[in-house]
Amino acid sequence: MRNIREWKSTLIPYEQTVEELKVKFKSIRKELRELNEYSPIEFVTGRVKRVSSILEKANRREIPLDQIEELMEDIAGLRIMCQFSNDIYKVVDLLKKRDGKDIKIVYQKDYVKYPKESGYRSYHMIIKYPVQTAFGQREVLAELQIRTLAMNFWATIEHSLNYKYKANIPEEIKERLKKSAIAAAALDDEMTEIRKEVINAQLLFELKSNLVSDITRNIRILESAGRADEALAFQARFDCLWKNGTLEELEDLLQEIKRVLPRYQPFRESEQE
Ligand code: 0O2
Ligand code: 0O2
Repeated sequence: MRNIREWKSTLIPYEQTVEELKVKFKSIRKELRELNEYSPIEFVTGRVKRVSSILEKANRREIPLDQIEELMEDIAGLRIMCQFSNDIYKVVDLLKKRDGKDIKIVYQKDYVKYPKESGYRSYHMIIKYPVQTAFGQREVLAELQIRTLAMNFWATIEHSLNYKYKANIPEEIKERLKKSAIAAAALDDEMTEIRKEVINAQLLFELKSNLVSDITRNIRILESAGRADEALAFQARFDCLWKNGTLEELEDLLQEIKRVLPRYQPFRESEQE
């Protein structure tokens, strides 16, 4: 049996691992946000398993205490929370690019594509992390759980109910939890759809703004080339279109103005004198 000092010395490298990895994953978000780019990471949490939990799990899984460092993969645990399900795979790709650099991927479990019987969904990655301690380098195992906010909401409540019922959750409650996991997955899908539509609407808005400014610029060029009547006619057609016209109608108008333009010399300020 380890004494308090021995447990401390066992767990210090895990504490350091969790702290270092939290800084590293949080800085991915910080860097992307500072560059005004979308971050697939919403927030990061981490914890080192308490000694009582380590002992309980070792007992439950029949792990000899002198082998917990090799056989217990989640003494150091980190959770990376994402807004949308597809962000999970963006984070996974980011981590895979670091494989062999600052982390070593041991194995992965995709409970997002293949949910557990309980309804649990998350992407798990078990990694080895080299940590520098006062006594030299140590390589420790850590478990990364990558999930959406909805997956986290479900797992947190399901975990606390399991804890309350000491894992003997009545069948009826289990079924309701499975149904609520399906509802959480549907919420994730709906949020992804809404996001796609917002991005498309934003793109359309940008396209329309560009067309509008191209049209007004070309009407001004036409006017300054001495074709005020034609410019006025185009302006009148544009006034009817700019609010409710389709992108195609605006594009057609722009092309029409451009076809007329080359026949006239653009206005140059130097020619005014
Ligand atoms: P254990 O015995 O559950 O701690 P409690 O629910 O009161 O027993 P605690 O620590 O108060 O435990 O609750 P917390 O922090 O919400 O964690 C509950 C469980 O969530 C943990 O159980 C882990 O399964 C897990 N957990 C919490 N944070 C993280 C994290 O950042 N990464 C990972 N991988 N898991 C986390 P334990 O710690 O296994 O045992
Ligand atoms: P524990 O049991 O103390 O580790 P295995 O089935 O043996 O291949 P293992 O080792 O249990 O898999 O790992 P798994 O299934 O990948 O789960 C590891 C952690 O994922 C759990 O740690 C939980 O934090 C989380 N998890 C897995 N299944 C569920 C689930 O059905 N509900 C919730 N809420 N969390 C789950 P623990 O809790 O410390 O489990």
